[in-house]
Amino acid sequence: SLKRAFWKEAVVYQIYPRSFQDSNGDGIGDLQGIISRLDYLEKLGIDVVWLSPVYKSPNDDNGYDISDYEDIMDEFGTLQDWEELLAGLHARGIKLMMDLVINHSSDEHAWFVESRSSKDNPYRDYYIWRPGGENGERPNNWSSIFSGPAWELDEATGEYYLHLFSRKQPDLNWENPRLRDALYKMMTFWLDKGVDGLRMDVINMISKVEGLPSVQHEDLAPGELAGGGEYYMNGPRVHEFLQEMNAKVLSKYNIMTVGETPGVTVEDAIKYTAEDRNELQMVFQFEHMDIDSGPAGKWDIAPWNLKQLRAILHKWQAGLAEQGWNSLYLNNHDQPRMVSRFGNDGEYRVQSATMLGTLLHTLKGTPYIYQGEEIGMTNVKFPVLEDYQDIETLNMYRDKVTGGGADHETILQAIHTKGRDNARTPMQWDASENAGFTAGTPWLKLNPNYREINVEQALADPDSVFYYYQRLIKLRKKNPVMVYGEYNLLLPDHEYIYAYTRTLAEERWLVLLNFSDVPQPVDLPAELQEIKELVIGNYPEEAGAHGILRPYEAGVYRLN
Ligand code: TEU
Ligand code: CA
Repeated sequence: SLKRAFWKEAVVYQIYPRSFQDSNGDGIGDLQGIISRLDYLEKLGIDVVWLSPVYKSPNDDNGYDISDYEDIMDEFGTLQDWEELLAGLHARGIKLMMDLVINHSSDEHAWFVESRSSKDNPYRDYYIWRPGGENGERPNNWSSIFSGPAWELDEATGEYYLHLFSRKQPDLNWENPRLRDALYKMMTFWLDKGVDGLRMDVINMISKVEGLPSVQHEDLAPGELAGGGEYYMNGPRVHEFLQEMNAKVLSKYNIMTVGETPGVTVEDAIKYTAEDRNELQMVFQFEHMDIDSGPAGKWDIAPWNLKQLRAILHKWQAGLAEQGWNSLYLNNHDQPRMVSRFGNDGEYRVQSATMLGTLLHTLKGTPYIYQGEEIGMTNVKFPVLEDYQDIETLNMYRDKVTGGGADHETILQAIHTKGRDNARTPMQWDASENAGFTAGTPWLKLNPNYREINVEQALADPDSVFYYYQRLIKLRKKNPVMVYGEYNLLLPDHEYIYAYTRTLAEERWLVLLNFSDVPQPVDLPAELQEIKELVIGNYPEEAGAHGILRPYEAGVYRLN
């Protein structure tokens, strides 16, 4: 909509703290490390930092398993360091968005320690416990998103608890009003400290269908596991819970909110984000992240093409044009690197990274940049499984290869293409040993290409991805058309070019993006050829507009 808001105009930069900057040589990124890089963020020009979880955690899932919501992870520093970070960001006019992981906690959280201790413990009902079946079978056939069953039998009481993610991430029971109030109190604790925004982890999974029914499917063998998402994604009470959270907490602060919501449709997203519903401001949808998955899911690699990608992005642009608001992202800490996935990380790395950056900043919505994207960091291909650290990757390998007899090479290739550690290799600051990330041994190996691709190099090269991002961000601040302008698709059937206009009152911009490594002739209606100026383009010398877009060329033109 046209109603102005800071969170519509903002550009967000995601920091994955473990991999950003180590300050004390233990090989793990930390808060003091981030503080030492604030000038860099200011130079890039971003408005908001989304900080992946920094709370106390045994790190089964790198902080997405929280054992104390109101304190900082030992490896990352102290609450005092966090206060210093917040002050340092605010001093530079940058807001801080914290990651809120409240679908589940760590099994080491005091609540779970109490909960598992006895069936009549006051915290028992903070989590989701069920007895086994007559023969001790699991309560239902759901699989965990991180492989294996979603239920774990707990010796102490002989019952099972639900964990949609790892067994060290038990799901919280949102049906319990005491639990909800405890979470709202915790949120208030952070917001009172001056936090400016919240990214809510898998927030559309907090309401499970009553009775937790098993997935029924003709071709399921007895004992076979099945996804179960239809019973916990966008569940029956999720909107009620979010409206309650909004009334009790969010509405009291001028903050930014984004829900991470795998499996949402445009219709769901409108329910989460329409302004008059008082839930969230925007959600991360995943349709474009599933584009290269085959029928067997994420690790079943399938080819993708621009037609599919554009169809999805267009559907979301059109779907949220009047109600709700889009978040725009092409990668994050769970996804492969954008340039390797949607661009070309070899010969046209810089061109395709900047072309994709142009897409990200010129669609309607709020752009999210993931650390390293702004220098065109790429996927990594570690040769052996031992180099990997990610629990999703390791569990999947165990399930498919060790347990399921799949071919090692095929799965290793899937990991190279889709594994989460692609995004988690340490930030590449310079060409020195370990890229300036750490003076010690990094917790995860670096991408060996850090000697060529790094911040120092990017800052020394006026044609780098970094300076192009800096220009895009500056442009967005000066030109409301980039934020609020109406989006209209052009050349809807073109195989390689994504073209659209953005229009706000008298102002109209044309965006042309070549998604291929060969030149593409552009055939536009006459009225769109009357170009006033090139606003930004990713080739040093102007051309494109009137005839041919060069490989991965991006051009943004002012028409009137
Ligand atoms: O991710 C949610 C989610 O659905 C993931 O399974 C994601 O789709 C997957 O990692 C893609 O491979 C969130 C966090 O972003 C992720 O880091 C956590 O591991 C997960 O929740 C559990 O908290
Ligand atoms: Ca450290």
